[in-house]
Amino acid sequence: MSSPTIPRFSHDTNAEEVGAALRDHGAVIIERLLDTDTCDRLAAELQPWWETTPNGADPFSGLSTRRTGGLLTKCPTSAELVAHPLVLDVVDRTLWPKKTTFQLHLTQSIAIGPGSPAQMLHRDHWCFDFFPFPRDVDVEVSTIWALTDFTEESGATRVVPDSHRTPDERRYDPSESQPATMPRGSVVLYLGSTVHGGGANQSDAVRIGINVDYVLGWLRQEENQYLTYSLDEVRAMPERLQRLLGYEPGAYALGYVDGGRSPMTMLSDDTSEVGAQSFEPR
Ligand SMILES: O=C(O)CCC(=O)C(=O)O
Ligand SMILES: [Fe+2]
Repeated sequence: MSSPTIPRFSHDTNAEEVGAALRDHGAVIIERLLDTDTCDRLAAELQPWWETTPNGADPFSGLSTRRTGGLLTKCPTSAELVAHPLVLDVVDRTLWPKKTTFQLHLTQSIAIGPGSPAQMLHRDHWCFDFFPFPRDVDVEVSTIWALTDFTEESGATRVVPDSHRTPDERRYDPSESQPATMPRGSVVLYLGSTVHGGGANQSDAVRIGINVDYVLGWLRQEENQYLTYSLDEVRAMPERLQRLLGYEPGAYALGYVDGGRSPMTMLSDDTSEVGAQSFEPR
């Protein structure tokens, strides 16, 4: 039996077919969703930050890998990735069980230096203290946008297609994974349950990806969005981003301020928004 491959779409695809493939195979690639100008702008905005970002402190983070977080203020163009309509539509169709909303989990650029070994294969939803989620629950969608060409040699993210419905205890050998090869401007999406990891960089150039993850509104975010951006920085952002950061309630009475107000009321003069909808069982 031949091993499954990562489904691939071109930029003119739609959320329905991408979402279906993501749920069926645990990962999808959308090629060239960003144009060259956007990639150039992202790279130019990030350049000064890469230079001052230290390498990771442990093998999982990558001892030759620089992770720069909090991108929405450091790299304003990253807002176009975070709030990309196609990606948000796919995430909205995929995360489950969701009655209310989903939110941003983290933003970071991941620059894997030449000679860096492969990252340990893992499932991103292990961040929830290794809670064994039921197999039909999808709490997290991860995305990695390629800012350099992702080749096997340069350290393309490695993914095990169809691994998302196997039990967490099922461990995979690196030979069972395949590289998410894709040209600059493309994005790979995978579920929190999908086995994957950063590839070994055997080239002489840095491999740069922008990692943007989304999570259900009732879970804690991996990167603390409330402490990453000041209230004044959030007030200056578009409403969609404010909501994605977690300033709308994650569910009824989840994350309120002042006895029941939506945190959105702290961002503008409009104090009318209350908690999320009404408290009715599903
Ligand atoms: O850099 C990559 O390609 C993947 C990184 C990753 O999976 C992680 O850090 O959780
Ligand atoms: Fe990961």
